[in-house]
Amino acid sequence: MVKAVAVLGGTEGVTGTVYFIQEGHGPTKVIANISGLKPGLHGFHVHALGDTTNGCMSTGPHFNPAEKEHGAPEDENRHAGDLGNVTAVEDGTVNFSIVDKQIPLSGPNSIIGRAVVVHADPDDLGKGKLYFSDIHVDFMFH
Ligand SMILES: [Cu+2]
Ligand SMILES: [Zn+2]
Repeated sequence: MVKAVAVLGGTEGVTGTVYFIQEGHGPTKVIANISGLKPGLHGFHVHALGDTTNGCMSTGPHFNPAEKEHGAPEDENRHAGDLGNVTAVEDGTVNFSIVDKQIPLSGPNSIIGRAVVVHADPDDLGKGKLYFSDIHVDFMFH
């Protein structure tokens, strides 16, 4: 079993942790506990680069080793890093989990060393305009 954690930091008082757990070559379970977000939907992605020195900007595009298009987690045609949205409830907290096959923790397409980004705005899952706000929060795996 491989486990990784991303500690969310950054701006706007948003904090949280995102755990990734993979058993053998099985799917990866993602468990996110976040607080300090505006209630509602927030785009949630793995970006290609673990460089968070310039916020979202330096983390590059969505992790996309198969060179596909942006989509929803359940779509066939999606970036590997497309994990959709997390929902913050009234008090600004998120308790989210997803199981996904495209974000392994080992091998050539490993997400270790990349960044997980929680966006200020919703991800429309590729059905219209995607916002890349620079108000957010992300962090490297370590
Ligand atoms: Cu993103
Ligand atoms: Zn994407």
